[in-house]
Amino acid sequence: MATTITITGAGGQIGYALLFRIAAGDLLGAEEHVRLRLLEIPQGVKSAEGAALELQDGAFALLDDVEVTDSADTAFDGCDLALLVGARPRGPGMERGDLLAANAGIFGPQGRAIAENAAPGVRVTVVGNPANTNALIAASAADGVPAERFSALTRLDENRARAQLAAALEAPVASIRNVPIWGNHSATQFPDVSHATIDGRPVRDALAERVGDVPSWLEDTFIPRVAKRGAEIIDVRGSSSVASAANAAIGHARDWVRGTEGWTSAGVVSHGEYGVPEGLVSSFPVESVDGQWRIVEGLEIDAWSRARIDASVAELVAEREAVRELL
Ligand code: NAX
Repeated sequence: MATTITITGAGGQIGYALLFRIAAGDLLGAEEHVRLRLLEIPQGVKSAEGAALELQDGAFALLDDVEVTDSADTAFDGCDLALLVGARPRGPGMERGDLLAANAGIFGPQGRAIAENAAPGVRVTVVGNPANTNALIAASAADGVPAERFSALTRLDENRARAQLAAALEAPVASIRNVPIWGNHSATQFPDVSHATIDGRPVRDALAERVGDVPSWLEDTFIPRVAKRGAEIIDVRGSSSVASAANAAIGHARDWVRGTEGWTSAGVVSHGEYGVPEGLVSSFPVESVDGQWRIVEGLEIDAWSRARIDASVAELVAEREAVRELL
């Protein structure tokens, strides 16, 4: 049996970077056949159809079928995994509240279409920004689907954080583990090195040998570099992150289905863990066990970290307030 994967915004940039890797088996492995459902708005259908032609030309052994549609009901019919990438970008003069409301108009109906059409065990990864609150909106609209089946992508932030530590320590990125992102996928996010290790040794100790004053380096160099990396990419590349975002989305969805060794980061619904208000979709350190995200509990949080987590969570609370009527 093939797995049905629905990708929204499939005619866009991240969609294009995702499709071929999924068809090549990077998400589900080299044994699992996939069926792709590509959802676009009418203006984006041609672009998605072009990608579908190229998928055909890829002659991927694992790809059973591709369908392009502008109907959410069709796109989510029998969906096992959804990657919600298509979103409304901020237009000129648009306030944050307008942006949140415009996206609620996308993610609410998509949540309902998922509830009505998707397979019972559906898992939904939200990539489109503002990702945390879009996930909250979709989950709230998906009657009968547990909120735990929705999560928001903060893996790109985590990958950026691990890569920055690897560069500072002149070490392979794979040697660095346990660098969770807390809070919102936004400039307020908190990339946390308190529990991070390099080859099993605390990263903070290794940093002290390299950068001297670790708290200043974290505050003035590391955190801003990670939090503003998206803007840096736009500056240098002239366009936003695409392949790295697709890579992160595949890593997130793959780990969700296939499990993790150690921690990663994901925006998941809070049940009050670490004082994050219940119901918010906030990024936490998570593990994936038996196909479900589990928040890593019992970590010690010092006052400096607490203040940063609280600031990002306060932003999520404000976002939820801005869309409360639509939930
Ligand atoms: P593009 O503008 O290239 O593509 C978006 C596509 O979505 C377009 O083809 C558009 O027609 C389609 N779309 C819009 N509304 C839709 C709807 N209601 N249903 C179906 N399709 C719809 O943007 P791209 O560079 O692909 O980025 C997509 C989203 O990812 C953006 O919201 C972006 O901000 C977000 N990102 C999130 C990241 C994360 O870590 N969570 C990182 C990368 C990226 O910035």
